Amino acid sequence: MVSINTLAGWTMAAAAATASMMAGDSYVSPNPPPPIPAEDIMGKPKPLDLPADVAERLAGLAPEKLAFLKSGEAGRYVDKDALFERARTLPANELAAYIDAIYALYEQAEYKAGRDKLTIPLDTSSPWFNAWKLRRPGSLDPKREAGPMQLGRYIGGYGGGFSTFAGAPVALTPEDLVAGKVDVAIVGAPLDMGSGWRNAIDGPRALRMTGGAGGNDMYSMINPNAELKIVDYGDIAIDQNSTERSVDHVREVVREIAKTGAIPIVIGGDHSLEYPNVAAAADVHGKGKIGVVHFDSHYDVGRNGVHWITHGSPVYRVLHEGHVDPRDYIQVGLRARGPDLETFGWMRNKGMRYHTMVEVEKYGWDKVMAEALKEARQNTRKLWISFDVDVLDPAFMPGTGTPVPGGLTMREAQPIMRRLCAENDIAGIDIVEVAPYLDTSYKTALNSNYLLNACLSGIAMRRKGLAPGYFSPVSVKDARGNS
Ligand SMILES: [Mn+2]
Repeated sequence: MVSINTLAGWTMAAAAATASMMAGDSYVSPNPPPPIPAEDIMGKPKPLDLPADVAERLAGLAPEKLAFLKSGEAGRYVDKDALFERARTLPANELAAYIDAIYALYEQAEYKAGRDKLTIPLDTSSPWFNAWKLRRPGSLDPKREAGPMQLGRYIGGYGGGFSTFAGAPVALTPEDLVAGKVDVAIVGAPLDMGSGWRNAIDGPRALRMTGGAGGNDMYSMINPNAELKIVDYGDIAIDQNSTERSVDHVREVVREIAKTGAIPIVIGGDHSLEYPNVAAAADVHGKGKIGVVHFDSHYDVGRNGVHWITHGSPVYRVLHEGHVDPRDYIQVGLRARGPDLETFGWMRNKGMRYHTMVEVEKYGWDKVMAEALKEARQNTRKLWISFDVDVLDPAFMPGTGTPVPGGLTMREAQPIMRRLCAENDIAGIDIVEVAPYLDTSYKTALNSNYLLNACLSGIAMRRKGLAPGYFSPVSVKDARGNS
């Protein structure tokens, strides 16, 4: 085994986490992993040494341009060998124009006060400035008793009436949640400004229209609709021109659900939502008291973006603001092209744990799932599950904005969702990046609903005190005595 703890910049915790994963494995890598830079130099250019003949040709440059070349900043725009080649061969006037062009890019790429907008202005003269998120007071409606309202018209079957998440009754206010002693409030958040190929705006609508979320789970023979008080809490208002404005209101609504003691399940919408969701859970349960298990093909730790929150940066935002201790953050299913070596380094140095599809390829899903479940259980705090459906293979989830081949199967995703929900004190869940109309079939919505059902069943199993990994004895062969 490679002794990774000797590498500069890697913490002992990260090394121990890797060592525990690799325990029992006899594979010895011929090469140690490349060293990872310390955080304070991450993303910064490395100073460039100019060869003597190149330095001589550039000696006549203005001092700020020479300093720029030596700083290594030019490396963002031009390869150093190409730069040296031009310096050696171009006539002096062409060389000067070449350097000027690179320098001009550098000057224009960064923010400059006075030239660039520091803030995105809103029209404060609008009489509707806050109307999009203003709630209708109950006094405008006919008087009713607080509590969940059943929208099904019939007693049997699927109820008729109106489509709701998991066929559940609806609730509109926190008072409804309290009066109904609601266990789980499923709420839609149709926000999709950061979702690659868009359409996550229709995620909540599609999950309501498609079956699979409610009813009996054969694995546990538990019907969460019968065991838990579940409601559809409607959709959260979104300003469809601003993720930044929308996330504050999402945080308010998720917080109001969690405050009643109900578990919020947020149906997105894009993954920007993880930030207000987890922040809201931290508002209620305490900063640093929430662990996260994050399913995704992408790492979502975007650190140097221009926008304050996008679907590529919720993890960074959550950790940077201290809502979650990075050591309580567990990722499963990563396989997209990012992160680069520096970002992997940043994640490891913070103590984050991740289980890539590379790990699944090397050790098999059962072993990786067991490791992730163990890590989640060891975390004694409450758990948020953030489930980006693109963690699944596009064969199962074609309707998502940024699909990546080589992902989980439903047979892999369902048991880990059921078990996570059964084995942990769930603070909340989000299921995000469902973009149903990018899918020519209905399987993206169907599969998402079955994952929601696995979770609801898991929450019900925990309430009933069933053991981790429990399967109903009536659903397996050995219970019939003929195994
Ligand atoms: Mn994501």
